Amino acid sequence: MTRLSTENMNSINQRLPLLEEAYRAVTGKSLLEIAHFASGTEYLPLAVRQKTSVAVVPITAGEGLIGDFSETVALILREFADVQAYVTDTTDVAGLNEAIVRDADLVFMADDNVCLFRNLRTGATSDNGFATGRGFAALLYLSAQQALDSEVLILGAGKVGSGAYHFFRDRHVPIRWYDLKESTPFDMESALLARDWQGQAWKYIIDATTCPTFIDAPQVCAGGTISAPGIPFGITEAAVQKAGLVIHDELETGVMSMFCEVAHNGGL
Ligand code: 2YJ
Repeated sequence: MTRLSTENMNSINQRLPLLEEAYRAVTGKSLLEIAHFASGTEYLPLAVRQKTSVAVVPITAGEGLIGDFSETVALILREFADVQAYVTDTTDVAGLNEAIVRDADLVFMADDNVCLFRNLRTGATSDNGFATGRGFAALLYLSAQQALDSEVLILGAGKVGSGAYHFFRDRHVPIRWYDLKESTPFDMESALLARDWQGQAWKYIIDATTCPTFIDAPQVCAGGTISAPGIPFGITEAAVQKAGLVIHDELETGVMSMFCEVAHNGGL
């Protein structure tokens, strides 16, 4: 699993308004609407969101804090979801306790392996991996006006790939997938393994891997779409030039998809 960096946080902070515009240009929707679409949840009215408090708890375990990580997550939630998001003064278990004492509606926290969002009212929980996969699948699906005319290749069969797989399977979109392990702990087996994926060009690709620059121009149809939650970015410059659309962000789509998964159904 790739660890995000403070440099990632700096670029996210600078591009937030631009990202909203870029995603709206290709989907016709705001990031909040995209995230609701990804999670299949109803749009929360602004008045409800403005009353919702979200505690982001910094976690020092494992490799420790990433500079500006918690602040950036809180900023994303304030900017795109209009909630009252704040970083707790304390970390780890003390931080979780602080969130409870301050009566937060939702809590977000991440260590090196798990990144989760929990609704303290309803108990609803979202895992970043699955939510991110659904979010990037929704971005690809919406950018094609919900009418994909070719199968989707999902590269990487971890949580992110599995989230994308289930999003497309639920919409009866034909799927092929590949993972270096040629296996998956998740139920993706009803779709065909594309062992020879490098031997052809694909119109729709989800890069849910942690491999750097391995998808090259011959694997992409001219004008095709690549939706790339994977970190680091896995697409060569030649492939980017050949594709019609490349969608990528490190944190925003995942955090917003998680938020929409847990903050729904009158639980707030
Ligand atoms: O609180 C902090 O500042 C850190 N403990 C944040 C750690 C963030 N975690 C990562 O970047 C992980 N490598 C990935 C989390 C799961 C993403 N699917």
